[in-house]
Amino acid sequence: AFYYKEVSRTFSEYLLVPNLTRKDCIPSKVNLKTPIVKFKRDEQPPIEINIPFVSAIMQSVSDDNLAIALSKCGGLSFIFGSQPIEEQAEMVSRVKNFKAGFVVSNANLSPEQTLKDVVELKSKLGHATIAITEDGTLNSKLVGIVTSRDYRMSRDSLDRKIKEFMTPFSKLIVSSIHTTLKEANDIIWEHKLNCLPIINDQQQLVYFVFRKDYEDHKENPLQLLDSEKRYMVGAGINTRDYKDRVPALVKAGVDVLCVDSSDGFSEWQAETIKYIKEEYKDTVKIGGGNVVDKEGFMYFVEAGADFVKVGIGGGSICITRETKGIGRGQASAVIEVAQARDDYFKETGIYIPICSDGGVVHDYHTVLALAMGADFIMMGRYFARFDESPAPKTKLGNNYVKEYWGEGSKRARNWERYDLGEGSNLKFEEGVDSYVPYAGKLKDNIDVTLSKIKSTMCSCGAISIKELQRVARITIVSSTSIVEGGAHDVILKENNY
Ligand code: MZP
Repeated sequence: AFYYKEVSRTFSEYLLVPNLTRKDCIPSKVNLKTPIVKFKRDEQPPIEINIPFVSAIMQSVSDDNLAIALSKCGGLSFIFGSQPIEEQAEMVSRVKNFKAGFVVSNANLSPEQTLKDVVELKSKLGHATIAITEDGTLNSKLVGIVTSRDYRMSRDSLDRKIKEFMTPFSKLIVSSIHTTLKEANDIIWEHKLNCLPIINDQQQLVYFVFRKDYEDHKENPLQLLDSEKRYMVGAGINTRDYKDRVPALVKAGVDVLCVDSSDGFSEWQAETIKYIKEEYKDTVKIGGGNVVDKEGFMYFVEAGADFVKVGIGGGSICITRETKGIGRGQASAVIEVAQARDDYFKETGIYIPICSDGGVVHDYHTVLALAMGADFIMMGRYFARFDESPAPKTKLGNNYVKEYWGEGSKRARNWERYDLGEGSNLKFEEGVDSYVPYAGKLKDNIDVTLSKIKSTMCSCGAISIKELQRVARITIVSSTSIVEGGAHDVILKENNY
């Protein structure tokens, strides 16, 4: 057997030592943009994300709802693959076809004309949104919205007209000035509208504010269709049904794929990636994993992977290390694979991003992962806690929690992820079913995490991820100094944390 000289370490065993913080090194200047797929030296990466977070390929984490919320914040979700092909493709297509709600409003147009425009929009978009003013004419003071998706409250005077014009639409929402903030928020979330509710001092909805660029287009709102941006989304696949699954996902508009496996250093993965690259050349981007060393990384590079995912056994719901005795401390794995990526880049001029997957417990772990060389970070537990995750919310004692289960648990039954070529069932579990504390809205939490990351990066003297990787100074901490890092030798008051 080969024995590693170094201990296998994880993020909590390291700290960042601050560098000089220059005056120009302030959180608002920190740029977290990062590549997620292969590119050549001096070329623009074909896919970048604005924040280095992706959500895990898990039933309890990444559906279309979370994907839209995360993409809005600049990250990306990989829709879980442990579901029928058509259902996964449908989720991808819902993200891709989700259009920011926008206002069709022009002072010179009659409601009739506007509704005609909406019909035209509907034929182009598959759905449409219009704004109706209080007196039924159109001007800039909006009091409600109508979309083609569902029927909510109606204002009698408009209802008849709308129904007449909307016969081609299966459903309608009409929200009125009497809508409360909560109802407005429900409408926004339920119907995935990209707008903000504005309320008056009686807490009633006054109007919705739509896209920022609406003002530039209000004379001709149809123009917004040339400039419409689509949200990005990824999807997980397996090494069994990829010949059927990939065409469906590609047709649905997926931006990037990832072969999902707990231990990806296998001939099945190489075969899958090579097949996809032969079929689709470079039009389909695909990553693979998970690996924990240079050999695994190079195997994926040779297979043609666009990125490589790193980590075995570090996930919060993962018991692979206990059941199979395989894995590696997440920090050690990232450090070695990042070195292999850099060496390969130096030799060939080809940069293959790596993703650190699993094991993030504290926000600062994400900075450590980036400083150690990760280009982006996949998280499951972190996202499972939010409103937008598909997992049920429930009350445990006095606290709200969300359910969070591993893909290797009996509940998920994702045998393909753990498949070693022999069967179509899980012989033993590699993951648990659990609860995580409910944490509210994704955006609110991401904003806090990002401000911590930016602040840490400024302490390290870095305003980009690449700069952080260049200048970061990282130290191993002793177990006694970990104790020193928390509150200690004081009597904590209640509710301190
Ligand atoms: P975490 O963010 O919850 O710590 O880890 C999420 C990661 O754990 C996933 O991206 C995936 O790689 C891994 N995972 C998912 N299910 C299991 C399991 O059941 C698992 N063992 O290890």
